Amino acid sequence: MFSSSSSFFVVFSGQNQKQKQVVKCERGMSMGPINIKGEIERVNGKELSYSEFVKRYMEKNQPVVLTGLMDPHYWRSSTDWVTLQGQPNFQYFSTHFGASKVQVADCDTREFTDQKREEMMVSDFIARCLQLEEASAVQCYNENSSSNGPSISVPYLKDWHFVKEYPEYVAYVTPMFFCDDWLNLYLDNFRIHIDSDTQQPDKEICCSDYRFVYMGVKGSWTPLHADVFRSYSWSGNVCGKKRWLFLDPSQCHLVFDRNMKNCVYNIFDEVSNSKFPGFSEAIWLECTQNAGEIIFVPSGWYHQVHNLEDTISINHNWFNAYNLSWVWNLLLRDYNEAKEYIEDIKDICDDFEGLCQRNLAANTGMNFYDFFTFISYFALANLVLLRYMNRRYGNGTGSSSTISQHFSMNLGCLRKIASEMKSMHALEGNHDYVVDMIEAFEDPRFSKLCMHVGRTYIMIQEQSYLSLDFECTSMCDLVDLNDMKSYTSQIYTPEDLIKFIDNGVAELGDCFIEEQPILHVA
Ligand SMILES: O=C(O)CCC(=O)C(=O)O
Repeated sequence: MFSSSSSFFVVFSGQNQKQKQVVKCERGMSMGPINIKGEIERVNGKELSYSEFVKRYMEKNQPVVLTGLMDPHYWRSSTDWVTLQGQPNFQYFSTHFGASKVQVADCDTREFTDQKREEMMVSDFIARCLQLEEASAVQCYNENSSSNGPSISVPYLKDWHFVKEYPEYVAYVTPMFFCDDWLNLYLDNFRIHIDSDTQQPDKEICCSDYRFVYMGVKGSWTPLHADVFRSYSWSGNVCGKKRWLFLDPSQCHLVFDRNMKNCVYNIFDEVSNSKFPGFSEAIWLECTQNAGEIIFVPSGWYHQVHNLEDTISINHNWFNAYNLSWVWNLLLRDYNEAKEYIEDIKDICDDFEGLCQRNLAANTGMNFYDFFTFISYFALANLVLLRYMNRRYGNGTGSSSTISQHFSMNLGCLRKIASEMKSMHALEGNHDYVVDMIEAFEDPRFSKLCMHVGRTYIMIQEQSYLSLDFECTSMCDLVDLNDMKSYTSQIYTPEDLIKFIDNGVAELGDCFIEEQPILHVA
């Protein structure tokens, strides 16, 4: 149903196992060649166990296309949102969600490092798509009669917080591989960053989670980027087709300028060799993703995406024990950059560190305090759950022990990050900041977080026999509060957090040494 005037013509020529690709676009831009080494691995998700997914992709930080995971039984969107011809059902969107306000990118207009965006109602976005389709048909006619009509920019609906906006409408069920998602579990209960200066009710939804719907016509696209917080992401095509180009993180310096400040915007543009001297050396992986396929995008992989057909996709960003170090490393790098940027006003600034942290939050989406609160809450939640499992199942074997190992591994990862924060002297010198574990305990949002984390791991390990038991559990059942209060305390620094974790685990009788295999995080 959708069509646009900027489709791609692709010519391949093999060259020593690598392919040199020349791409031209209809609007007359000539595009430079890029080296494509190969394709992303494709695997049937139904034949993959969770632990295989962890070992082969999450731990190794490798991309994969997963088939067979978008069963229409769990993915209402794949029937409701798609016509019998396999195209986006515009009418359905206008009727049911037409009044929603969404962000729409103009794919033809660059604004800084991204495309220019505009807020509009879904019904207006749909009207634009239909207008484009009509214009495209007219243009086709005119091309035959060799006259050109006005060109219309290509709209792309992005980052629609659909789940948050329509919690009752279950459009899809997140595949199990992507459920160990600390980012969205946390955001379902807390805000990552609260800026009292700029807090507005309108911003509630836009900062509320990282679960999105994307809807774009053929020819719409997303410029080269790495994901927010250097999180993992997954993207499932409800309908349509996308072409992805990927760059391994070890090559990312090649798409930056000499100062490592500016990144190439469109890898198919003529990229200036003097501005981006490494670009022509970059070796890309590609993939064409069909309807019903899900792509796993690992941390720090730069990627550019083109909709080859009118496409609707679901997209989540997330992180957990396997990639939390990416988040911390990004924060540290961005913090150093923020600091360097205002170094010359340091002497005249009353609260230089505070300003660096405010700028970090504004640019990156969170600062050291937000991150430290986040890891402290997750440490507490994992400790509570580990104690619960120990009390309930002892040193059991089988699934209950696998779940306990997962909690232990999480604690090992959190401890490791806290040690890195400590060695970087992060949060040092601020005596006002405190994470109060007792307050957290008494906060109903925290007990919800614990229940969700517990239920998630039980589901991941397919321990359905535990889940009923767990469903009925309140915070008081989960943990003996008096018992916990005996060692909970106020956490001021990463060192306090390390001690807190060590004490909590020591009480369980485990020997909590970093080298222990159970605590190993890749
Ligand atoms: O599907 C797209 O256009 C872009 C998805 C993507 O790259 C992302 O969310 O990081």
